[in-house]
Amino acid sequence: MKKRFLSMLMASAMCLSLAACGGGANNDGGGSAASGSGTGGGDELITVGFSQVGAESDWRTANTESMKSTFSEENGYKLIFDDAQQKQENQITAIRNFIQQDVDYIMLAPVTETGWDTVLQEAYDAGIPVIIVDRMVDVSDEELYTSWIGTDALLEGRKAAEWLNAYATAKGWDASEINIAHIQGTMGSTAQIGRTQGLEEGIEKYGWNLLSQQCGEFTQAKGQEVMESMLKQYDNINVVYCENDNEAFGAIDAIEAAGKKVGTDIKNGEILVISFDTTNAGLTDVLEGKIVCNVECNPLHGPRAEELIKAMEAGEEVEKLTYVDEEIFAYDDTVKSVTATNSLDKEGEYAVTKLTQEILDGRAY
Ligand code: GZL
Ligand code: ZN
Repeated sequence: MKKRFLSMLMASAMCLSLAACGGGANNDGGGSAASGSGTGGGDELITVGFSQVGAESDWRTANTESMKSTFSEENGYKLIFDDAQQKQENQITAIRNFIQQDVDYIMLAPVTETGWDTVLQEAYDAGIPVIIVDRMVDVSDEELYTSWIGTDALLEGRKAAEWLNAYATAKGWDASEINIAHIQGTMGSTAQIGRTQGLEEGIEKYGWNLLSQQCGEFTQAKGQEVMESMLKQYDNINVVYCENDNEAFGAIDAIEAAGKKVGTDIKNGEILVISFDTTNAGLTDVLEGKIVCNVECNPLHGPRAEELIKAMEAGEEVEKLTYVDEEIFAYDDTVKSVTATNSLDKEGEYAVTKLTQEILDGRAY
């Protein structure tokens, strides 16, 4: 324990000193880095290693695009990008490569929450600050990462469950008539943990029937496969809770291929599809009434991550956690707003936006 404490003390002292002289273990102490980020401060690029989950969904593509366009050469960065194809061992290998290359900063979008202590300790001991983006890591020592930027998946799940309760109540449907098929995201990811908890709390609170719960891995193909098997097992599904848009696209294809209808009214045999991510394709389905409610999860982490790096380059303290605000979109205005509690146990009122074409056209992703 003592050894580790000492090495951490050393590393943090190093971190502080590095931050003071411009971050990054490979900084040669040149004036340019110390005078803030690569933009404007001379010609030295800030090297950032980014370990991305994969390319499993439209949301992930938008997230990658945001990071790549922010950490560009003209903005003063050399970005080393790695796509892990949703495998943690690939992310661990990428982080070790970044350490070998002595990058100034490491950014990690972790596929799942656990299993990061060892490799983050290696980055810490090398004096390389780590920024976690999107999903959270569950580590024994919070000092192993400098900062996290992401979205509140538990709040997202709670928003969706409260929307379903308000919608069913407004329609006069009894909770016992609600028969849910639940297609989960990558098991053990923050998004899956939070969105699943939000739904399960709703089932507990309102008495809905959970018919089936299976993992759709956040992909369209798996979402379709899982929906097909659920439709073979149950003929009374009237709500499908998809933990991201790509699962919803697959589920909708499976439902229509089975000769059933997605829509807004269980009383005329339609199946309500609830989803997350509010991607352009997902919101297009909302406009068409194929997805009845879509809870936003904002993928545009690039600018926020850059703000953190600029602050660290300037030797400033940075927030440990930065949550981004997110909206709720629905096909109609049956539900005007919902009340839900976030991950920091703070209750809030969240407006529900009836989606229009111009709102969709005006969105950044
Ligand atoms: C959410 C993010 C999830 C998206 C999916 O924060 O981690 O991963 O909801 C993506 O589309 O696969
Ligand atoms: Zn999210």
